[in-house]
Amino acid sequence: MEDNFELVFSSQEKAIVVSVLLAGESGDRLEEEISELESLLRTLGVQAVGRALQKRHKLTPNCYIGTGKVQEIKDLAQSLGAKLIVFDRNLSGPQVRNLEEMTGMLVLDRTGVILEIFSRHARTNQAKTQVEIARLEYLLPRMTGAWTHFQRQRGGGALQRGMGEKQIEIDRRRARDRISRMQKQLEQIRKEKATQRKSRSNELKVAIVGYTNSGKTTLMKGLTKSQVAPKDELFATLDTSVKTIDPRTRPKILLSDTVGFIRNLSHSLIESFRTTLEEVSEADLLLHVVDVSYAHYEDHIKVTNSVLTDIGAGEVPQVLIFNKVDRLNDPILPRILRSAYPGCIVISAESEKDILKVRDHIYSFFKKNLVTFKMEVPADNQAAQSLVYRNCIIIEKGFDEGRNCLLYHLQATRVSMAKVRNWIVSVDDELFPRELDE
Ligand SMILES: Nc1nc2c(ncn2[C@@H]2O[C@H](COP(=O)(O)OP(=O)(O)OP(=O)(O)O)[C@@H](O)[C@H]2O)c(=O)[nH]1
Ligand SMILES: [Mg+2]
Repeated sequence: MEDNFELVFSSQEKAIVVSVLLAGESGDRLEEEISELESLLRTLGVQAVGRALQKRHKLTPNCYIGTGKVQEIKDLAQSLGAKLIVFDRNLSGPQVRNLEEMTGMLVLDRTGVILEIFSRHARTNQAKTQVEIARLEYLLPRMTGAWTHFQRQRGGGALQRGMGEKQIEIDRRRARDRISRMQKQLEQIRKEKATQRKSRSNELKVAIVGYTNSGKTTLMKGLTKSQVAPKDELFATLDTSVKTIDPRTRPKILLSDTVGFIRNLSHSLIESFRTTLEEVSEADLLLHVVDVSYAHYEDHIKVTNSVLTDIGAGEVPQVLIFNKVDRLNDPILPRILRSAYPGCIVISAESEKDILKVRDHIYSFFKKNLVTFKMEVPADNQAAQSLVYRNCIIIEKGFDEGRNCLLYHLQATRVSMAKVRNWIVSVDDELFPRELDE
């Protein structure tokens, strides 16, 4: 039987949200972060019934906040009937354990909340495997606390106390074994996906990226006339879906919608989603969707760009799409945005007219950026051939036996062409060679 490690709290639970303001930090930003954490909890069905804030010069290593504050939070939780204490930053394993010992309640941090959402929203085998690896890695140092072995959880109450050291060691070993089994599975999935992408190598790729809940799925739906229903939830989308914008265009343009980003996303979570995000790093163009109705949208842009750099997609050309403009009812905002962010598009993803603006932008981007050229690659240079398959559209392929050379006639965006520049022998045409059908 497969081991199952679960987080022990039910939905409709009540929670106290705890945050710390360090010297020099902005109270405004903290307020935004707390509301974001409360939305994350709402997505789990958990209601935040109280907040506790502590101002500190530095963090305390053993329990993160002062012991007097811990007692105060415990009293507040008891008076409001809350069973969960949720911290807006990430805690270490020992900090969680100490806080649980002191309060007798379940203690969660931001990553724990995000992981729980991810695991509830994962649908495909790939997403489930990725989340489970990140979850077990998160769980390993915390095995004595809120997380417990499923079998024992069934028999007991909310918190399992007094779990023997020997049992904890057994659980840790099982978790590690499971991680390594799942990493092998993920490697297999990654290979299958890479083969799938190779079969789509004669198509142009556009990936929709952005902060969670910015409207990526809504835009995808508009551009591809697909039936996926957007949800007002954080991380509603975890799996990548790929669709053609219009089957009549030549070459075909594929659009992908994928997992959203959020501030302080743990490194192990980004790492585990690398397979999903390969769709993004191999795209020809990124549509970076920003919810402009959120007051600090610049922060969201920064977070998204920093995750993009992290996953090796920092160099992919992107167009900023300011979305949900209908919520603001501000006639001069589009002009302000366009002068602050030249080349951006300001839209409501719910307006058909605006969707056409985005579509036309994609078409004209490729019209401007596609180049056709000829290349010669030595037949034994596998690395160069794989670069061709990953980055270019093959119009024609031949072989020169005398020189043992592969001859390619290719089409690619300028960024992709730069990746294979060592083998280029001539550039045919700087203009888009074939008109896209509208
Ligand atoms: N008013 C308004 N609401 C929008 C617009 N675009 C999206 N929404 C709403 O915003 C919410 C989130 O939209 P999604 O398209 O699911 O956002 P997402 O970026 O895919 O979110 P995740 O997959 O959760 O990261 C939904 O309730 C949408 O109906 C818009 O232009 N105007
Ligand atoms: Mg989505």
